[in-house]
Amino acid sequence: MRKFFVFAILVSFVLVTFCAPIVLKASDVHNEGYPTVEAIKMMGKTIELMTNGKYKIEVYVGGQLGSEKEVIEQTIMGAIHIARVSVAPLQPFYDPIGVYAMPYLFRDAEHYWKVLEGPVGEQLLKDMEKIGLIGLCYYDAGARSFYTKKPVQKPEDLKGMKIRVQQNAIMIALMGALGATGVPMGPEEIYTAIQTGIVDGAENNPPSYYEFRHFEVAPYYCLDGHTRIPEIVLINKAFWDKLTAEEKLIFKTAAIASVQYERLLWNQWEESALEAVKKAGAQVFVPDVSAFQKAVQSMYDKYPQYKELIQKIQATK
Ligand code: BDP
Repeated sequence: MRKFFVFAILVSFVLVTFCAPIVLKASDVHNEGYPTVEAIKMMGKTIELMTNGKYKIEVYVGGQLGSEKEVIEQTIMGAIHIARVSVAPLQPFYDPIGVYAMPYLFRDAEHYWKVLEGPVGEQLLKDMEKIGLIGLCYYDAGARSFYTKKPVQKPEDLKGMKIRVQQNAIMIALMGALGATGVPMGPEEIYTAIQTGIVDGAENNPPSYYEFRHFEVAPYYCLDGHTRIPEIVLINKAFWDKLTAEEKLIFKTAAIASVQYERLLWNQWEESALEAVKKAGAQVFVPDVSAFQKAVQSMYDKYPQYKELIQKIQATK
């Protein structure tokens, strides 16, 4: 009888060890409830279900695992398995993806999604392999606009201002083209930087402006929509290469399903975030966008390396 018990315990130990899920670390700078976070969690649940619990995705929110630049580095090295980041901080790692930071590149949201899901978007996702990553999918991040301590209503108002930007050379140049100074830093530093006057403002989409509570320190929001920089979901390539063909399909399918979910949440958040910041006292201004477009036109001569990609993007119907 005793032998039987020892045997049973050993068997269950082996079973538990065998069935213990492989835990994958995923990172996002946003918090619970934000569209990208909820979408990654949904992707994780789908993967867990479809692999019968073999993989479990743990999402570390609020930038717990570091700034996006650090998270990209760690995902390349394999210390983090999955990174949900903006494509902007990928530019120092792979310059062609910097094209997404070109101002007024997309005609509208529909054009943006046509490009992301068309040959240009697919190729740039695939190119992530060159830096040790697999690009699983893009998420919506809407359009970015300026928010500042003093009102900005036309491009000239930005002259001399220090504006926080993502870690991306094109964004710094874009601020320069507007007569402002681009100051790169991680999103976690922005609130205090604005509050203490290190910068005069920043730029982001309405959901981030609201979620990071930046409207409290920079209450003037000018909806110029200068860029549409997508979010991206990346996975470490060495890990990916070890997956079976079936598992790869499951991961990819789960990612694609999560895109639909993120976009649904995104649309709700875009609207509700603007309402919420207005309610909280932010002044939302709709400027003459063509003045901003004109002011940044020189950016297109400054980056000849993107010419071909830009032509393809513009030709996308
Ligand atoms: C938000 C993106 C987030 C970026 C942040 C930023 O969702 O990934 O880190 O902007 O400006 O829109 O740093």
